[in-house]
Amino acid sequence: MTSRIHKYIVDKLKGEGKLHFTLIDPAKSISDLEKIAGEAASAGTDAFLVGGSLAVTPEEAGSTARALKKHGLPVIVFPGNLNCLTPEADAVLFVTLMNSAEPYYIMGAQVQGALLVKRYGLEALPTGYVVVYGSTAVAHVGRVIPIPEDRPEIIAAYALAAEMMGMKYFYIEGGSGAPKPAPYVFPSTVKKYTKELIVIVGGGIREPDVASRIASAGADIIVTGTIVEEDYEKAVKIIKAVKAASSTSS
Ligand code: 1GP
Repeated sequence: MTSRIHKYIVDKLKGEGKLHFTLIDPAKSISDLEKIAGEAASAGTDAFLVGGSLAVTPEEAGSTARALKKHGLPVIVFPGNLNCLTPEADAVLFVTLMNSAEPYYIMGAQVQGALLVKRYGLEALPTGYVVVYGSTAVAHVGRVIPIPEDRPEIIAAYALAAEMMGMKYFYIEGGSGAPKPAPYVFPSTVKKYTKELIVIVGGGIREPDVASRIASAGADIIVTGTIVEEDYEKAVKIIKAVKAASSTSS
């Protein structure tokens, strides 16, 4: 399997310090996808994630990925489930929802999806995925056991387990549309305990200073989704704030 997208991410992190990914949900009607994607790309977002919602059809995932590819950035499926997989993308965050109580989200969907990922020629980016808050849609669907906000050593234990199992990425998820992002101390604690993991933080990030603080706390990659649908000018400011945090942290 190629590792073109992983190499792109690793090289960019080495060169720039922090990255920003823009999440597009193909099921939500984003009135001007072309314009929004173009603005995000020219503001410096480093890749597009596609997926997330309960109601994505494979056709929508495909047409969205195809449209996003025109901007010359990697397009990575961030699958809510198998319906988000499409051969039009470059790669897939091959996630295991580590703090689910439901085996399907830990290993069932992965087994069901593996042959499809191979047939589609998608590069798999092995990712330990932990959802922090219990009150979000992803937590409900994924039967999540939430992480207490005042117990950062628990998130560190998940991250260490992910690293020990050979994952390359560790995704700390507040939940799309969460009222607040995951606690700042979570990425910083994960970084303290692990050496190699690329730490992604997303969910509930709506302000540039918040994005910048999360990046400074140790996130390598910041993901925003909802804000790009609601206020793309703010989304552009967030991308710029992540880039500015790169220059101060490197
Ligand atoms: C990616 O779930 C996110 O982790 C996106 O969250 O929609 O809240 O930006 P938002």
